[in-house]
Amino acid sequence: MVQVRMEANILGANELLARKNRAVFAGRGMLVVNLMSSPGSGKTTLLEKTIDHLQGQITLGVIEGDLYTDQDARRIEEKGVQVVQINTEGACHLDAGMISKAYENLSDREMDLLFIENVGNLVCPAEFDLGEDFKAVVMSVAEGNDKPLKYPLIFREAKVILLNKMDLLPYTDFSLERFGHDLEQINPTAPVFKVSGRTGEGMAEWIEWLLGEVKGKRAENIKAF
Ligand SMILES: Nc1nc2c(ncn2[C@@H]2O[C@H](COP(=O)(O)OP(=O)(O)OP(=O)(O)O)[C@@H](O)[C@H]2O)c(=O)[nH]1
Ligand SMILES: [Mg+2]
Repeated sequence: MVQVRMEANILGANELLARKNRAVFAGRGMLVVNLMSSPGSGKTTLLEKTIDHLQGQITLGVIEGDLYTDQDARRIEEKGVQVVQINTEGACHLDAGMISKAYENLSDREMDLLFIENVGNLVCPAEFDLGEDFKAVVMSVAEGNDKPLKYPLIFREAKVILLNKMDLLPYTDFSLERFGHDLEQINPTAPVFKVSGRTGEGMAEWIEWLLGEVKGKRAENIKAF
């Protein structure tokens, strides 16, 4: 009983901070994307490729969440994009308080698009609102077909799904048909982009969709003032 109440309190406190974050981000007209997946699905690789496409077109920032290391943040820094690393020291997800502190530490807090790479985990991150505009879920074809039905919350919460490592499809038993069928039951409206961080397949379509979201956010902000 006590444990359940504590969890409710943690989530309640997080909710308040997430609301504050959302208000700050909205006031600046920037789109904030919470990128989630299991470990190794390709979040950082897809971020690197996304940055390659977007640099020069819009301004970007990245908050990297990891248990211990700063390896992913260094990969982003090499691209010349401002980045702040959060180390959760064992916690399996990011929360809104961590994001607020990390955001304050970005060198330039005005940008068009802020990416948050969450800790690699298909369970805990889905439960924590960070104040983002939407959650994007990456899944790779190497993970097997059972993931959407086994971890429905994260797939239900996603506004968009990136099915990564399409270059490996011929070497797996992954069924695109079954994936589509399972998603139909959990989240029939989310667009699915079939991509490869290795070959660049599908990236143009993903970038076009993402830029549409950035523009939509900007237009919303202009209307509000
Ligand atoms: N073949 C293939 N390998 C990929 C692709 N995308 C990523 N990888 C590889 O998959 C491994 C993990 O990629 P990352 O981008 O680090 O994955 P991640 O989701 O950021 O991992 P964590 O941050 O540890 O959760 C690396 O060895 C990548 O080179 C892809 O589309 N195809
Ligand atoms: Mg990563």
